[in-house]
Amino acid sequence: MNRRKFISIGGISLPALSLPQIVQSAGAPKTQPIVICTWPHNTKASAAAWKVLEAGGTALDAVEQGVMVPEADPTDQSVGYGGLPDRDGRVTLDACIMDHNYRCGAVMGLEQILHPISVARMVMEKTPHVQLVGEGALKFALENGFEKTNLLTPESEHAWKKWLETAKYDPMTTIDNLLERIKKNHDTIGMIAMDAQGNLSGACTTSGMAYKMRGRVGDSPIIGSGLYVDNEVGAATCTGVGEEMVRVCASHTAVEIMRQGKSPEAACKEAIARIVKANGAEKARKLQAAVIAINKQGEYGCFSLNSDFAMPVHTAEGVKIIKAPSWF
Ligand code: SD4
Repeated sequence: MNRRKFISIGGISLPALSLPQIVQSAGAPKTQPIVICTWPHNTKASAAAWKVLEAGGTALDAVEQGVMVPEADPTDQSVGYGGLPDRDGRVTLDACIMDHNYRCGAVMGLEQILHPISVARMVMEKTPHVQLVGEGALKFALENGFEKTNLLTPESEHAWKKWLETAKYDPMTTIDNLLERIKKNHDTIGMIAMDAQGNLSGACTTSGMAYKMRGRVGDSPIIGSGLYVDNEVGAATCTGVGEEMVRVCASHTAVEIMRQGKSPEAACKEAIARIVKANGAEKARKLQAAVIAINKQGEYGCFSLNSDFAMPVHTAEGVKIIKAPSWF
C-alpha cells in the first residue's frame, strides 16, 4: 500500500483522494514563496507577482497580476497591447491560466481586449469550459465587463506594413522573425509561482508569432503545451516556436519527468530533447524553445534549445536572472 496516498482517521485508513481539502489544509507545511517567468526583461512582471506573494496572496493572483504587466506594456511587441499583428494586421491574443486544483481556463485568438489572462481566468471560474476562441471569447469578455481597446500601436502597424512589402507565406519567415524578436529581448511571458501555502499556479500570455496566419494558435494557451500545473509535483511553462511545444506537450512532459523524481532542469531538458528528436538537429538549430519549471519543493530550473534564454527568479532574497543551459 502506498502510504502517501492514505490517511488515518481514528484508526481507519481512508484514501486521501476522498478528502483532498482536509489533507491539504492540515498537512501543508509553510514554504518559501517563489515566482519565475520567461525572458530576463520580465523582471517588472515578476516583481508585480512577488508583491502579491509577499503580502500573503495566492499563487493564482500572483501570476495573473504578474503577466498583466507586459500585457499592458505597448513596448512589448509580443504580448497584449502593442503586440505584432497577424498577416491581416490584426492583433490576436492567446492566454491560459491554471491553478493548484487542476482548474484551468484559456482564450485563443482574442481581439481588442487588453488583458486576455483575466478573461482566461474568468473562463476558468465562471464557465463549465476550459477554452473559448475568437468571436465567442470576445463576446464572453464583453458580457463580463471587459471593454474593447485598439491594441495595434502605430509602431506595430508600421512594422507590419514593412513586413508586407516582402511578405512570404512561408513558416521559416515567421521563425526568422521570432529569432529577431528574441534578440530584442521581447517575447511571450509564461510565469509560475508557489505561494506560502505551497500551492502552485501558472499563467501564459502572448500575441503569438508575428505575422502568423489568421486563426493560427500556438502553444501558449494550450494546457499541457504552453503551461501545466500539477500541485502534487510541480509546474512548467514554455516560450518559443509554439508548434514545437505542441508536438511534444512540452509543459506536461516536464511535469511528468519531475514526477519521476528528476530535477526541474533535467525535466526541462527532456522536453527540449523531444523537440530535437522530433525535428532532427539540423532544423532544431534554427528554432528556439525554452522550458522553465518549479517542483513542489520550490526548486527551479530551465533549459533552452538554443542559447540566449534566461529567466528571472523572484524570492524573499530579491530577483536574480538565471541563464538557461542550452542544447546547442
Ligand atoms: C507562440 N510560443 O505563439 C508563442 C511564441 C513565443 O517566444 O513564445 N515566442 O508560438
